[in-house]
Amino acid sequence: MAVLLRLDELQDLAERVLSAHGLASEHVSVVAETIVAGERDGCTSHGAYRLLDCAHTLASGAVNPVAVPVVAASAAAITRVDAQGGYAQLAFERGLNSLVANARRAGIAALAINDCVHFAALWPEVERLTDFGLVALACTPSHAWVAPAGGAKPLFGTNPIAFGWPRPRELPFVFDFATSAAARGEIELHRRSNMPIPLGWGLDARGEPTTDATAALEGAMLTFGGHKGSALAAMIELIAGPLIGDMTSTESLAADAGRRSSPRGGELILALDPAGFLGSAAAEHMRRAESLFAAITAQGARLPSQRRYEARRRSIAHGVSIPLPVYRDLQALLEC
Ligand code: NDP
Ligand code: PYC
Repeated sequence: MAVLLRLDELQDLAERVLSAHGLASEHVSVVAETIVAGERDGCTSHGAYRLLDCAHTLASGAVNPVAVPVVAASAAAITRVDAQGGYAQLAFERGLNSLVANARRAGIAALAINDCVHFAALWPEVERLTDFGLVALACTPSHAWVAPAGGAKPLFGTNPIAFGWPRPRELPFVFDFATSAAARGEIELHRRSNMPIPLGWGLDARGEPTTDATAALEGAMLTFGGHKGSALAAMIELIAGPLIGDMTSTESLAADAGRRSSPRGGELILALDPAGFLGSAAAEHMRRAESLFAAITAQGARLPSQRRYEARRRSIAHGVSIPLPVYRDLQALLEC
């Protein structure tokens, strides 16, 4: 059983839930947009369901609902935004123009967001940059839920990394994934539906492999690709943590103090301008890159984001289907 909503109806519902839980209006529209984008693109673990997490995080006091992000330059092509404990979405919006201008001027630029709460997918931010014709890379730590390869105790966050490449006549090439075998949100959705998780996603509290979602959430999640995902997760801890003066996932979980709220800390976003590297030859080389994508699809493989773009087309035409239990939980949030 599900409830069919048009995208504008979901945006309205999301805005009402967020406002009802005290989020200031400057944040409400951008936070709601990222949630609606997730649902629209079939990324259910970071779609409408995330409103439950937002309401909980707002109620717990773990996010500053009235934060006013402060933008500052720190080096020639580095923009820093102090999110002041607010959601990352508004901080990103406030730093975007400076990031783009720096990338155009220097060829490569960084946006370091500090002290933000990040609960969302990264591809919406990466796509904002590919819209400007820029190549983009984004990453953020989360809470210490994931064991390093070879260990059994939570240390890393689910630490997503996203990459975007603008394409002349196509939607951008974008991938965005957790460095854990699955996003925590995906395991939470399995728990909500009483479904087992695949082996390889998590360990129980005794360090044994488990297919029980609750046991994995209470034990330790596993990295994707063993030591390779583990190394990437460590890299993200470093470059979106200490490098930008912000928390690791262990520090974020400690700061959460058992509230089970969204992670708080930093996010690093890099923007690269092909024209900065290649000058007038940029268009020719961007066209040449197209042969790589053609060679992938020619052998029957799909590009990352293809499923998402297909879901987007369907959702724009027909709306989105919200499972009844989630819809009921969202309605209940409007009544408290
Ligand atoms: P998935 O494993 O669902 O997808 C990972 C990527 O791989 C996507 O770009 C996906 O494209 C692509 N992909 C999947 N299958 C194939 C295939 N067969 N061929 C080619 N490409 C493929 O992602 P995760 O579960 O790891 O993460 C989900 C979301 O959770 C991400 O958006 C991430 O940013 C978010 N997240 C956020 C965190 C935070 O702290 N803010 C923490 C952890 C995760 P497609 O979408 O088209 O399937
Ligand atoms: O799904 O792992 C996750 C996650 C963490 C923070 C936001 N999403």
